[in-house]
Amino acid sequence: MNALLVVDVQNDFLPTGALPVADGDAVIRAANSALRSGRFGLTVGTQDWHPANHGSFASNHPGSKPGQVVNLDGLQQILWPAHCVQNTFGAAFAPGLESGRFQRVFQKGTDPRIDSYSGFFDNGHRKSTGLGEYLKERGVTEVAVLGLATDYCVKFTALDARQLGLGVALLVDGCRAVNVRAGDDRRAIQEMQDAGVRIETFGAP
Ligand code: VGL
Ligand code: ZN
Repeated sequence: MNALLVVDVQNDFLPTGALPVADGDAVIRAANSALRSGRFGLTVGTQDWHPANHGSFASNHPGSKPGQVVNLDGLQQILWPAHCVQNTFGAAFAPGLESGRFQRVFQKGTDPRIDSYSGFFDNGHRKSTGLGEYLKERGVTEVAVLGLATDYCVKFTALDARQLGLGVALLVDGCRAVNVRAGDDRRAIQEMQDAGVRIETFGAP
């Protein structure tokens, strides 16, 4: 059994959002064609889903700016502009994304004391979101991953899937990167490849 994981295709990661990803809206078409393709036995979406007081927001650290690194409950944390606040427009799925096709949606980043890039675990691997258990219960052995952003949530989702023993394909044409530093996209793809992630194109029209 295989599954499609559509990572964080949300308004705040579009070019007009609070944490803009260049060309991020390009992944909507790719996600829809994968969702419609009938090639996946299971389709799952993830949502970055932060409370307003989340510790990854620069605005919650007086005197700090996005891009700075702080210690958050023992972990190194890059500060971001406030984004994907629960139940706001920015946290909603991107317009046009056929999110009604998701069989399940997993939300992450809900604990203000720890960030969660991966759809499976928080950044300290302290708690599971339930995604790994959900896939295992359904006999999923292979996942294909696409979405936003290549160098953060997509990367950590793909790496955790590998750690859980799943076969993983990165559908690169369905991903875009934040690129805090130039080349982060290239390095993220290399890191995934080194972990045994197959780099594929879906071949969307
Ligand atoms: C993400 C930074 C902060 C992502 C989420 O979805 O890649 N990046 N929160
Ligand atoms: Zn976030």
